[in-house]
Amino acid sequence: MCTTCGCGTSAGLGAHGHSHMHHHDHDHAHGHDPVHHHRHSAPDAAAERRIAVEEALFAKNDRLAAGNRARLQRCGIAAFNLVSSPGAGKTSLLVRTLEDLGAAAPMAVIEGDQATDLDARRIQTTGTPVVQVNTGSGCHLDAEMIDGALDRLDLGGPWGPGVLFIENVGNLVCPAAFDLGEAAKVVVVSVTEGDDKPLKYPDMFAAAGLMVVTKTDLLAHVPASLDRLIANAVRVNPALEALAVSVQSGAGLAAWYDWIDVRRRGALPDRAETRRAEPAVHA
Ligand SMILES: Nc1nc2c(ncn2[C@@H]2O[C@H](COP(=O)(O)OP(=O)(O)OP(=O)(O)O)[C@@H](O)[C@H]2O)c(=O)[nH]1
Ligand SMILES: [Mg+2]
Repeated sequence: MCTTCGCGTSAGLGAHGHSHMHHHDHDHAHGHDPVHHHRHSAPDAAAERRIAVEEALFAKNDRLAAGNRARLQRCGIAAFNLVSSPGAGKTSLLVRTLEDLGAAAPMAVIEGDQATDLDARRIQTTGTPVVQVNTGSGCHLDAEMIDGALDRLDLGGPWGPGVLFIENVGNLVCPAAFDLGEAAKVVVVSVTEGDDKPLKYPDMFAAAGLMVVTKTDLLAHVPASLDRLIANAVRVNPALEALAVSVQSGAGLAAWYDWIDVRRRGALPDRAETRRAEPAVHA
């Protein structure tokens, strides 16, 4: 995760998104050599200071994420944090989803990328409100960035209450460590990546509530097995739900839309009121 890859959190980023934190100061504790496991000597003062800074940054992120979550709940917005390796198909899935569901429910998107607004432009073609966040050298979105993006979206405006999709930076490692205040992380994995990915990148699959397997139209052309992919993911996270879709053919999308709709209805403010009232009734 980021504390070891050194990409930094927003607190470590300058005005232009460049990290002023430590840069890739790997100290060979990452199991590169399967036989000779290196052992650290006792942490020096600098390392202890770094650990303290990292703990403070994560504590700050969690605090801001809790604020985002409360704000979204108040507005009746179900927020989903889409995470995947680069090119798995997040934007394609979102564009198709917004085209198919945009009229049925108010929706908005926060687009996270290191550079460019290419994905935001693709979302814009659907007429959906979208805010671009560029992370510069950072490889993940954090709660502070989402707090700022929510300010730029008109939460009480014509599109809420409804659904907010957050497309994270393409990266199957670091975004797992950052709560943004979402209702659920949705890990998107394409069949072209191979069915071993949940085992190799377990943190992301452990953090997700739903796995969407994409590009199933290509299954005939790649050695990956859909059953093995799902079995590997469930081994890492027994509570993980799984869906298989092809944006190309439309196969499986109805189940994805149902998954969204159940959570959208659950987030509506009147339901939220009911939930909040419950503890008082039983007290
Ligand atoms: N065959 C096939 N191709 C797909 C499908 N979904 C996406 N693609 C293709 O996969 C490529 C990457 O898709 P994107 O939607 O840009 O992926 P992404 O996850 O948003 O990429 P980043 O934002 O860069 O991480 C594009 O060429 C898409 O056309 C699918 O269901 N089937
Ligand atoms: Mg994208």
